[in-house]
Amino acid sequence: MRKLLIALAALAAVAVASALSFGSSHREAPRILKDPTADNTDVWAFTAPDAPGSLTVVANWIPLADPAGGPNFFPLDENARYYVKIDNTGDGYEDVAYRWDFKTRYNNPNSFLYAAPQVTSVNDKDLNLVQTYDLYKETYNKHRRLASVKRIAHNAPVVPDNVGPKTIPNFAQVEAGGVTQLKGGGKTIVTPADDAFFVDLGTIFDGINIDKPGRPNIGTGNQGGGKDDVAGYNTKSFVLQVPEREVTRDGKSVAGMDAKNSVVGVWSTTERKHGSVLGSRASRKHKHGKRSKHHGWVQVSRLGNPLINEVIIPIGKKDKFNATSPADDAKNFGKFALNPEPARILNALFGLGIKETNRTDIVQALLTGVPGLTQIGKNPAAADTLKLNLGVPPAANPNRFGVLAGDVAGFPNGRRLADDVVDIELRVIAGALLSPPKNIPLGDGVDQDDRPFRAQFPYVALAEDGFNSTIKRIEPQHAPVPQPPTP
Ligand SMILES: [Ca+2]
Ligand SMILES: [Ca+2]
Ligand SMILES: [Ca+2]
Repeated sequence: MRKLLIALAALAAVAVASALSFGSSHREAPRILKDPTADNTDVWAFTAPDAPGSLTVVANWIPLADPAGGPNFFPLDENARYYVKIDNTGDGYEDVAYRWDFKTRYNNPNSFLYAAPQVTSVNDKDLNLVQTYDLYKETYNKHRRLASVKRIAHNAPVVPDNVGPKTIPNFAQVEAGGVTQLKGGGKTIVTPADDAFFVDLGTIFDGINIDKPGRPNIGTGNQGGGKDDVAGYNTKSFVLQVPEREVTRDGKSVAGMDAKNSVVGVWSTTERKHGSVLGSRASRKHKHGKRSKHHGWVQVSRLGNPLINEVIIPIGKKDKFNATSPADDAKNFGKFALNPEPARILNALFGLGIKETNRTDIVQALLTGVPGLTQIGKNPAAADTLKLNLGVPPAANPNRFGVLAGDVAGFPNGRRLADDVVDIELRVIAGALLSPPKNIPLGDGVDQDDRPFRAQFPYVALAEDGFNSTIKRIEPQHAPVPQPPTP
């Protein structure tokens, strides 16, 4: 009997480990984990305190980029299309889409170096690998057909990877040269940046090892003491800031949080050319996925709310999730949100008595939107888009728990960089939004990013450099776990 119990506990631990094996969406599905250049890892959408009247989106691609990963570092793929999409009608289908198309060239194909000392600007001739992009704004009509395509940036420079101080003595100065103004207003940048996501992965991978000496209760009690396993890694951040009128349903600015045009749903996708998709079945997936409006392009990755494709969608459906549209989420995946597996797993592990079925509270918070705050229109689709009410002013004192703490300017009303979405979603799954609420202080013990975010565009923390990479030298924030003596 004891053996059986141990076996069951081990099974449950494995189950929760795989269910919670996130990044927010880093390497989350079988197919996309083999294609990191197309893998979108996180999306944030918020009203920046220094840019009222604008939508600000941060969308990251390329997970766990080691700053020292030369000589080629982490270029984006000229054979992929990178999108930020916006639904302003509530059907889960894009009305506006921003598309980055990249070009790559080498200034000196005879050198192995990514760049020669010294690079002092984003257009410096000492850069060997040079990437540029065109940014397009697409609009769609009510029949979901492409209505217009406008090029709003041309040959804009991608900020180079942060090789080290000998090659790039002043990375911030080089990065600043990558800020590109857009036709129609607003600006964008594509830059390496510290990964803004923060999470204790090691504990979760180790079968939710929350009772380690020196690390008590980090799983259920959120007493701090977690270690940020994404710390030290970079990613590619696409930051976009556009006037509200560019994305609202009526093409006007938002007068207030109750205005009919106030809420937009945001997500990111990657498309690859039909036939170039990794995994031979990928092209066939297309037939039950969203049919690309651009002949020959297939969606291979998508991301709206954090952790949906990690903890809500089961492994057998993750590739399908990446290939389909938010408009079809209710039909394809609704039951997984209504009866979330993490609730069952947390109950099995900790006996928390969490409600396991008919979780309309989760569907509302993340998919249909909170009425009066993040619901789009009267009868919205249950769609995994990150819904932001542009009429809510930025909080004077932001709380990392966002709406759960009464700070309605934070997740799940959009998502700010500092919002602790791991803790928030664990607590929502536990029942924080049920009535009456079930408040269990779940958390991973990591409360903030390892590097400071910036108050101005592009907001994300500056990229780590390869020479000073801290990945192998991070001081643990907790006492080391004693190892059993080797016999
Ligand atoms: Ca729409
Ligand atoms: Ca970080
Ligand atoms: Ca946390």
